[in-house]
Amino acid sequence: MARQIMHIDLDAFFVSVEQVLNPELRGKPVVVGGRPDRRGVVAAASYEARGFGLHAGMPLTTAYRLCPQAVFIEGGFPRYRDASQRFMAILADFSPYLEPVGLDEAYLDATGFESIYGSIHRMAVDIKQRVKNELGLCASIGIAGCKVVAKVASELSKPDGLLEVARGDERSFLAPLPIAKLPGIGRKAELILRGLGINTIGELSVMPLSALKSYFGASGELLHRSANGIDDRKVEPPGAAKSISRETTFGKDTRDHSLLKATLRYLSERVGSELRQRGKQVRCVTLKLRYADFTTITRSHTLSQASHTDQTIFDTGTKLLKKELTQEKQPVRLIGIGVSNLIEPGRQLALLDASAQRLEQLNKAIDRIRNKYGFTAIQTGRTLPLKDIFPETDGGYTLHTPSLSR
Ligand code: TTP
Ligand code: MG
Repeated sequence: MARQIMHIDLDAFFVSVEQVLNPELRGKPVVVGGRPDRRGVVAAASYEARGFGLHAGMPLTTAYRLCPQAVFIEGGFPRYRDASQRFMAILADFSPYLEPVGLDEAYLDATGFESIYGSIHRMAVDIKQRVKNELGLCASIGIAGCKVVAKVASELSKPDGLLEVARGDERSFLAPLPIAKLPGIGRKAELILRGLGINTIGELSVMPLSALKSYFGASGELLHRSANGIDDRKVEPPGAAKSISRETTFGKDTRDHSLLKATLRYLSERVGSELRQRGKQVRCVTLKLRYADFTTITRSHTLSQASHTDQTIFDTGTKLLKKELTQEKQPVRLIGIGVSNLIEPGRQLALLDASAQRLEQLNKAIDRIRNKYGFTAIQTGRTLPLKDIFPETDGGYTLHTPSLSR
């Protein structure tokens, strides 16, 4: 089913909260951030103030020079936190698939909600109405088939906007926009791209992937996908798993190292594939062992660089296993591997070296084959010993006790 994702963002949030509390401020250039003679920057500027060139992050002294008639206020965080909680509570009434981002912004998965609201557009109008009636605030909403396009749409629709990008129109919608409008492009990336003569998202979208990777490393691929309106990240409610793990109990307790390693490899691949499906990378790998007498241990290792490859998960797990088994007391009853500390790859800008990039590509190729032909369609030499032990299905090996994610 085609996804319908909303991105909802309040207009001039801090300022608007102040305007609700003090109606005299409405319709005026207002800045929240502090007195203009103080050191500090603009946190929020009303749209009237933006007409004078004011924006978040601008030094207050500059803001005062550009617009001396603006009302400068200190602001008060508890008021914004309160408004934010009420805003999120309204959104939660509309869909449980809600991912708050910061105080005044959220993604909402509205897939299939047409039947309830008549249309997704109608649902968005209802959301705007409730936010206005109950909080006095304006919410701008973007609707699209994926997060990145929905976000660009809400931003473009401001203030008090509602913009829907039809399926299939993602690329043509993004193409004419300046590259700075694309999430993930900061000031530095913008300068590099402009230096290369790339000014619009459309120009970025046709830039060869290899060139993008040479400038931006692993993030190059993300930029390429975003620029083409491709983004399969899910809307993740805050309660969503912060860790992924797979474990299994052996039919018979074992000391067989090759079986332990083969199982560890298989479980690592299951974890890795789920991780990549969620579009995340990890910083922490944990091995779990339960011995015949039910003593259970977990051993963790923090990676120096975030990763989402099967190999890194397995290698780290193997090192932990080796260390543990030197003091082996009893046969092993259960083995498990988990990852935690999940992060968005886009935020990690470290450049990957060539071998790490090759590994990433290999994993992606394997994922594609597995998605198409089943998990055991392609196997690494390491997991082959499992062939004689566990029954195979399209979904993978059927372990004695199913491996579950926490
Ligand atoms: P934004 O949603 O980025 O900005 P906004 O709501 O003021 O304006 P709009 O969405 O209509 O463009 O940020 C939300 C709040 O976060 C903002 O009101 C104040 C705070 N904020 C800062 O304190 N510093 C900043 O640099 C930014 C960008 C925001
Ligand atoms: Mg906002």
